[in-house]
Amino acid sequence: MRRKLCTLPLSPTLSPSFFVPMGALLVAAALCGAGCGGDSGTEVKLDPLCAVPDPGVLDYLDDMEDGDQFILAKNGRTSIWYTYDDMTMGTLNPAAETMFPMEAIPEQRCGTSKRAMRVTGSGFSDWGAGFGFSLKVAMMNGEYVDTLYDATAARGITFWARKGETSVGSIHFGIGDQYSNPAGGHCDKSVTSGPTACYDDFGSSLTLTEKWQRFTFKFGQLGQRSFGMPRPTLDVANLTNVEFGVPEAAPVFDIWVDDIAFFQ
Ligand SMILES: [Ca+2]
Ligand SMILES: [Ca+2]
Repeated sequence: MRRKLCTLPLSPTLSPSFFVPMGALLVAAALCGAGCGGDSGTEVKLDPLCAVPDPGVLDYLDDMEDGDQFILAKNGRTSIWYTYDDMTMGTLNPAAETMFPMEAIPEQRCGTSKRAMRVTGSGFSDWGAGFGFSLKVAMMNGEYVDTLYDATAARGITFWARKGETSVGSIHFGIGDQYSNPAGGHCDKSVTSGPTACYDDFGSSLTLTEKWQRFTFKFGQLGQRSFGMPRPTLDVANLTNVEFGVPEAAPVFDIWVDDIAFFQ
């Protein structure tokens, strides 16, 4: 399924067990090929990349530090992180349409960040899998649906990302607007390509490494992949969602995203 919010509760009335980080020890063991070195917990080595300055005044969409699935409720935004896949014979963790916590980062990122969004999986053979969040949702006919969000106060978006040791490194980042997201009512989600097709959002390919990197894009730097409804620019006044897509035939993926923010 492409993605769906309808079955997920949006009020933060989750059971305490929801907030318990899962598999933190396994994650720590798996990541110690990624530069941990030495005994765990003895020293936090700051990567030089941590000194990359902010591209402007940040308006955080989410820092994941509260551990829950909800993005930060700031400046009219209200939504949750989701995952999705092409429903072929792959595995996806967290699975689509489930509630999940943010992942604990072994040894923290840049000495301050303790949690991030993490998605792992493998084996999808159609168009792949991914994860992301809507910017603003509303209840309509018993379902949560994407509504349009005006981000014209911002100049662009910035976030940190890395991959796990065995993961594919090339993924797609994109921002949906009223023309690429079916919620806008302009594109046709029943076709997969052509001038009316949905999901050809404005974005960029990312090349992830095992080290955390900061990615920063002014909205005007993002482009389409030219398979769907063509548009001259991202409609920043009518955004819908932010997504990270893993291509099909990615044998294994293990993607981390942290501290995602608009910048002004
Ligand atoms: Ca949260
Ligand atoms: Ca964080």
